[in-house]
Amino acid sequence: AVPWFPRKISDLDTFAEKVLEMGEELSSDHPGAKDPEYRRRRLEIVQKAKEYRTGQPLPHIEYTEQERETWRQVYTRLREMYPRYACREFLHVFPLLEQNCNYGPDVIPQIEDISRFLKDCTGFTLRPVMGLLTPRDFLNSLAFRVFHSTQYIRHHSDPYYTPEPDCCHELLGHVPLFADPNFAELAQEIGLASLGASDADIEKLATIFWFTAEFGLCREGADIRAYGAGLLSSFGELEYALTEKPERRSFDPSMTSTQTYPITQYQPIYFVADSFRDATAKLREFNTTMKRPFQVRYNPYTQSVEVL
Ligand code: H2B
Ligand code: FE
Repeated sequence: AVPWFPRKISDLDTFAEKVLEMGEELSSDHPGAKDPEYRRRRLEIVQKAKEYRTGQPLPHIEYTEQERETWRQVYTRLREMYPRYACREFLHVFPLLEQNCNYGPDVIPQIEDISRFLKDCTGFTLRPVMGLLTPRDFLNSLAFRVFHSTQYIRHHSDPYYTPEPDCCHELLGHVPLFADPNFAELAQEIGLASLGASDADIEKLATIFWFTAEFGLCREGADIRAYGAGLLSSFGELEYALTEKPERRSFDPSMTSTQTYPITQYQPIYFVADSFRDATAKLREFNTTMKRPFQVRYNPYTQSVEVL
């Protein structure tokens, strides 16, 4: 039987209360686990994500002084590294986010402003989420050009560490690339392939997502730059990834999709794309090798998936 998948954009509402881990509860090794005030605050923010439904205004969060201080530290440290390490598409978009979406060291941008901006650029929109979704649900939403974004921030005791996605990771790491048309197409292509896919194929697509959107590198002439969000939101790994220490291989979906990887330490292997267009073309070809008894097409006019 074909696994259930969302057919229209409002079907994504069914994911809202279905979060894998660290939704309302924190794992014991989370730096905020023993801070009752942090937990209370996080619960307040994720409650809004739990209640959000398609078509409503995105939750506005009034961030505290302490939260903004954490953001300021992360933002300042990463912002100065980007010119040397980030890919050209990221560097093109970042100043536009500063001009249009209040990106800067002093305030944490609101996802409502960002979502409106992304929609203008590529049709991508954001929706709030309580925490980690299953890989299937998370990837399925990309078929609709929807990205799930957390709104809470990491614990102030350790501004440069988070065991889970937080607003620094989403807004600094992921958001800029979703404004790039070619990256948006790559992300949606992964999403479309995930609709109704077998569990084995979901695992392959999640691995491809990991080595592209999270930890991808790309060639720029003789240079190599970062475009993965896990790199662009971590100053330590961003620098490491471009040293001689890790291994770098060319992005090739059939190899990349079966590569194992650690999740709690720096990556020993990175995959390098020639360009987003080239990666998308390779992914399309790879997708034809997946067995799924139907094809899908996204209809942007009705924001729904047509099954062919
Ligand atoms: N859920 C959320 N909320 N954000 C993510 O970045 C995310 C996720 N990544 N679920 C997914 C899993 C990713 O690691 C892949 C597809 O497994
Ligand atoms: Fe991520």
